[in-house]
Parts: sequence; structure tokens; C-alpha cells
Amino acid sequence: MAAALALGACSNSATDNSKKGCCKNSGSVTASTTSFGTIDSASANVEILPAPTYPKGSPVDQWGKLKVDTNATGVRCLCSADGKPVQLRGMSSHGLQWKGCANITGANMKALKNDWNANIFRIAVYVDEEGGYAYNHNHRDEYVDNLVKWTAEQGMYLLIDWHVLSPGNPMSAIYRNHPSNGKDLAADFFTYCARRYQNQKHILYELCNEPNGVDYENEKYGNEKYPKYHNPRVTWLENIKPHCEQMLKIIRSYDKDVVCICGTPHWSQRPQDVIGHEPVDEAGKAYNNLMYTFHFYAASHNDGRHEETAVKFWDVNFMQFFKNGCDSVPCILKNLPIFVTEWGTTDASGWTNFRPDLADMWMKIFDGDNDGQQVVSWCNWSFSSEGGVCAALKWDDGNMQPFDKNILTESGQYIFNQLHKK
Ligand code: IDC
Repeated sequence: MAAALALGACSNSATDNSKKGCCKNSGSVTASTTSFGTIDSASANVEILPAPTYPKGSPVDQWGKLKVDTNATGVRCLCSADGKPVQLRGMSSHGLQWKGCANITGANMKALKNDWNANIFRIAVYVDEEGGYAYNHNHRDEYVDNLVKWTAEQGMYLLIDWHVLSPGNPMSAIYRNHPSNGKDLAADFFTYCARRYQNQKHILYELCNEPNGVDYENEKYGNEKYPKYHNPRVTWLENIKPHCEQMLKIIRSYDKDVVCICGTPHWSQRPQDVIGHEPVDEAGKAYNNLMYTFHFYAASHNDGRHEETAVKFWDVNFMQFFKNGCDSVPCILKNLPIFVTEWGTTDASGWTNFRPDLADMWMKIFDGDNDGQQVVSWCNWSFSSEGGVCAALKWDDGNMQPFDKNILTESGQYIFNQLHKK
């Protein structure tokens, strides 16, 4: 049984810009108008879980349900229930359809909390890639549901990530009106989660991982506003903001103040596009407890020294945007509450160029060395042996009890040490 989705007037229709298996950077945009799909009545009526008791002295016991408030300099940032800035640090799962699932266990959450000193875990729910959530609802009903319980038992926070990656438009029919069953998978997913987990104060939501798509046809590499960027085809105003507003309408109808994090254009590398255009509700009021993400892979996104690395990416000084700002981009950490929901110690492929020196530079900025004195929370990619040298584990182990440090790769060792700093 399916219930129709009442989202009200949408400023954007679902646009299917991607065919399965097609390279995420190629192809032209076909703006075929598609209506939104359905939401399962089972999701809309799912049983609401009771509030857990968190272990005494654990992060969630101490900080409670997080919110966005201001730091001593008046800059918005992630704060505890009583308004003090907090920093969450931890690991992201890998794709559950790949080896990610092997590590999603209660024993491993215990190891992450007690041995790694992590206070957050992120679960990456890929949607359409190679047997993702679209084809296997266990990713939600089993892994997410169990993780909600297992992280609560440790008093850790859990970030539930709607892993938009391929296709890169969160409004694509793949997400909003799936060809296999006509479901609005995104709206259905957030309906289920927000209803079921409304009493779990350790949950946060990431509304779309990495919206992406580049307008190579109308290439203007080096435009005046964002020098040296390609023009994004999937933009904040046209695609991402409408998606976020629609998900927020659903989520906040069940859980009125849960912290939600919006993906940003160009693989979550352009939070600056959000400045002055933050999501609003139907009455035009800005949503509270909303954050924006920035993703970086140290060897690709740094201070513009890309020529040093074998894989050449961006000669953009990302660090400057965050630390101080420049003529074209105001200091991002002074203007927006940022949560780095995913980052890697390598280049963006994950496979090469482990660069702890560049990661160190980012860590310093995120520990508060920026014009906004904003302390930034993060999750590292990934808690897995999959995906190259950015992987933290040498093998996948559902039972890290007792914890054996030999399981850590070079990158894993780096993160392990970071988590023990301060
Ligand atoms: C990578 C996985 C890899 C998988 C690929 C699918 O590590 O095994 O084949 O996704 O496209 C991101 C994405 C994240 C990527 C990661 C590394 O959010 O899904 O994981 N990355 O490439 N953004 C930048 C890098």
C-alpha cells in the first residue's frame, strides 16, 4: 500500500539526468519532468522507538540532543543541548552493499567508542549503486535500525547519511520516483527514520551526501565568481535546496529540532553557494538546527598545491576559503555552521596519495584556527578495508573485541591518533 506524498508546491521537478552505469561526469542533461513517487504506508506508520537510556558520562549523556547555537564570537556552530560548542569526531561506514556491512556490529561500536575514542559514527546509505538501498531495504530496516540501538548503548551519536553520489542530482527519479517501483525513496526513507527515531536524541541526518554534476558543455573554467571551478550543473538553488526543503518538511514534522546537514554543490565542496540562501519552511522562515557540509580529500583539496601530487585535482585554495576567506568567497567558517561529514587522508579517488601533512593542516583549521573560531566536527572515510589507502582497516572485522591495533592501516593509525588528541 502506498500513500501519496503531499509536499505542496515544488519549485523543482525531479530531473532524471543519469542512466544507471553512466559515468557521473559525462552526459548531457535531459530535463524530463517526472512527478514524485510514493511513500509506503508502512513507513508512515512505523512503530516509534522508545527513548533509550544512555550510559552515564557518555558523550550523549553529557551533551544531550545537539543543536546549532553560537560560539563565543557569535558564529553558528554545533552545540550541546545547553548551548556549548562541541566537536564530534569519528568514522564513516563504507557502502553497506560492499564491505561496509561487515563492520556494522555492536562489538565494533564498542571498540570505536572505547578504543578509538570516537563519539560519532556515520552510516552511508548508498541508494542505487550496485545493489544499494533501492534494491535492499535491509540497509535501513536492519543496519540503520541496529546501529541506532548499538550507538545508543555506547552513548555515541549516529549520523544517518542519504548517500547521493550517482546520480548526482538528489532530485533525480532514481531517488524520487524509482523506475523499479515508483517510490519516492528519499521521502520514504526520511519518513521512516524521522518517525521511528524521533525519541532518539543521538541521531543526526545528512540530507544528501555529494550532489554533483558539472556543466562541461557550457564550460567556463575560471569564472569570475569562483575562479578555477567548473560550473556546477547540479546547483544549490535549483536542485539541492529544494531537495533539502522537502526532506526537512518531512523530518521536522516528526522530529521538530533534530540537527540536519545539507549536502552542497560539486561533491559537497561548495558550501559558499549556500550563503544568503539557506533553506526556509513554507512560511518562509529559516530552519534552525541546520548545518552544511564540506567534504575534502587531503591530497586533492588543500591549499592549491595539487601539482605536488600524482593525481592532479584542484589548484583551488580551499583552506583559505575556510580559514579566512578571500575576495570571491567570504570566510566559510564565519558564515555557516559546517560539519565535515566525510573526508579522506588521500586524494579523492581514495586509492593513492596518503598525505598526513595536508590532513594535519585541515585538522588545525577545524580545531578552531579560523576567523570564525568555529570548531568543526568530522567523520573519516572509511571504517572498512575497501576503497584503497584511505581505508582505515586492513581487514573487515565484525568483532573488534579485544581491539587489535594491527588491524589499522597507515590511514587508520593516523585517525586513531587524531581521535586521541586533546
Ligand atoms: C567510494 C568507495 C569505492 C566505491 C566508490 C563508488 O570507496 O569503493 O567504488 O565510492 O563511487 C566520495 C564519496 C564516496 C567515495 C569516496 C572515495 O562520498 O562514496 O567512496 N569519495 O572515492 N567523495 C569523494 C571521495
